[in-house]
Amino acid sequence: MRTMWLRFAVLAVVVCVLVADSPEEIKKKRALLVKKHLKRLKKIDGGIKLVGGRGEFEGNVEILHEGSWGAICDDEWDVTEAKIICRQLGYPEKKAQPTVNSYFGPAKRRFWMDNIYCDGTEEEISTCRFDGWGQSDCNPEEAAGVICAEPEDIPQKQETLSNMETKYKLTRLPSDLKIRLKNGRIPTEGRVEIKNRKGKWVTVCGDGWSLLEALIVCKTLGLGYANDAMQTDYFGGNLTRGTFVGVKCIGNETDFNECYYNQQLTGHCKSRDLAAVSCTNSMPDLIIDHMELMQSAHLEDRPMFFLQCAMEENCVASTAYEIQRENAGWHLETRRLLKFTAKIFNAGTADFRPVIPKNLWEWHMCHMHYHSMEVFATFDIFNSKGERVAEGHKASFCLEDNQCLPGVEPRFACANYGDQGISVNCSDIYKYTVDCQWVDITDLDPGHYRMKVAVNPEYKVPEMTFENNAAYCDFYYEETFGSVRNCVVRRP
Ligand SMILES: *[C@@H]1O[C@H](CO)[C@@H](O)[C@H](O)[C@H]1NC(C)=O
Ligand SMILES: *[C@@H]1O[C@H](CO)[C@@H](O)[C@H](O)[C@H]1NC(C)=O
Ligand SMILES: *[C@@H]1O[C@H](CO)[C@@H](O)[C@H](O)[C@H]1NC(C)=O
Ligand SMILES: [Ca+2]
Repeated sequence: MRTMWLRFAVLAVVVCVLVADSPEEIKKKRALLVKKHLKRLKKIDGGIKLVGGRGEFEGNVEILHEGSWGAICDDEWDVTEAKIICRQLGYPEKKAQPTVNSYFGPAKRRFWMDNIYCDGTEEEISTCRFDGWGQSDCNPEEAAGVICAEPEDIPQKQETLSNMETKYKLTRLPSDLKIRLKNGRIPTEGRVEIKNRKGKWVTVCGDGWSLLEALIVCKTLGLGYANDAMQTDYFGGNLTRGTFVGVKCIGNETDFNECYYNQQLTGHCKSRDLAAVSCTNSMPDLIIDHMELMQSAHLEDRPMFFLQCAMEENCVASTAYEIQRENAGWHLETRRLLKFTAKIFNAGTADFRPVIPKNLWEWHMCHMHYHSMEVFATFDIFNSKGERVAEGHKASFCLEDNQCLPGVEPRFACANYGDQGISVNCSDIYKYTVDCQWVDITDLDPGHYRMKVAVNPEYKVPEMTFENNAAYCDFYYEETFGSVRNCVVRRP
């Protein structure tokens, strides 16, 4: 049921501590490295991702092999290969375009594949012919990439219902809508069914079904909040000619009948899976503290010498890697960082817990901490045209109770492999002093920008509401001074 969570990879940040190693210490570290290695082997070999693009739909291709990500060299890279990559990532291959010469920035990792020949029938790029893992004479300027779609083809998370309605031809669900849950093991779970105009109970297609829709279903039925949004055949039910397709909610509706669906596609569900939910009364609710964000934000110029851990975790802009590669005195160069404190409060009725069991947490050597879950905060800066001009690393978190309301005992702590989580009425605080708690704005000209800081930005982890998960602020940047002001809290 919780497999959705596991798809997330994780990063958590504590402090980068430098210690002189005793033999014990070295042994311990080695054991931990082995552990990390073993953990990584559990990831799927041959998996791919796109990096450096404007979104997940484009970028240089990276492939996972033997637990580490590597680039692909652009020799012999053409549209046949691009189509396979796009198909493998679930995009239509029609618009696939290959890119060469590190179109999306120089390769940051070793080259895993070179001289790839595919005949076009392969399901995965790793099954095409190539020179052999790691066999390559390519330099970082030769990374192969793809564009699988244009941004306008990709549904924007922030769009309003009215433009969703025109773009996807969505129709409002009937105002006298009746819904029910069917075939659950307990009354608070099951597949979702809607009574259609002919009075027949029909199923809902699982394609695109997310926590946003599930949350409104639970709310409408008076069953609290969505614990899980499932696309499954586990709860039985059949796809019929009446099956609702493309059901979409914004997440702030008070009743499911305020949501939309795609009337034209009725009965045409691509997958065989149906929409199902599991509801619960107690639920965490993360809130981003925008006051703390405004008060703590400031600029700092930091020599790259002190950013080596951060560079390993990709916490600086890509130009830093160019400087590191091309300039022998790179460690004396400085980066300008917009630093701020992210304080995340759990105002819900249940603890917020990582879902990955402790034995699968990943040890991060450089920062000397465990990554317990791919939680996710995003830090973005946009120019006046709304284009993203700088971004923070999807910060890694080590969940703990740093500060609690009076009378609440902190229970979660990251140190010494402790239990991770955020208790109700406690805050997890990533102070601006923490490594990677910043946006690298070295490449920005002074001016007026917008800044967005969001927790759980993709709505992947269940909460009571997502309407308080992001702070949207003004960022004023002068030559030597920066300030973050006028934050409002909204959905990511
Ligand atoms: C689904 O279809 C099967 C086979 O046609 C049928 O036996 C079953 O009763 C159907 N289930 C529902 C819930 O309509
Ligand atoms: C939900 O969000 C939309 C778009 O942001 C807004 O127009 C609408 O008023 C909100 N609805 C409620 C009930 O808050
Ligand atoms: C959390 O704080 C709220 C408001 O102060 C209070 O009503 C609630 O009972 C507290 N919950 C817990 C579990 O401490
Ligand atoms: Ca929330």
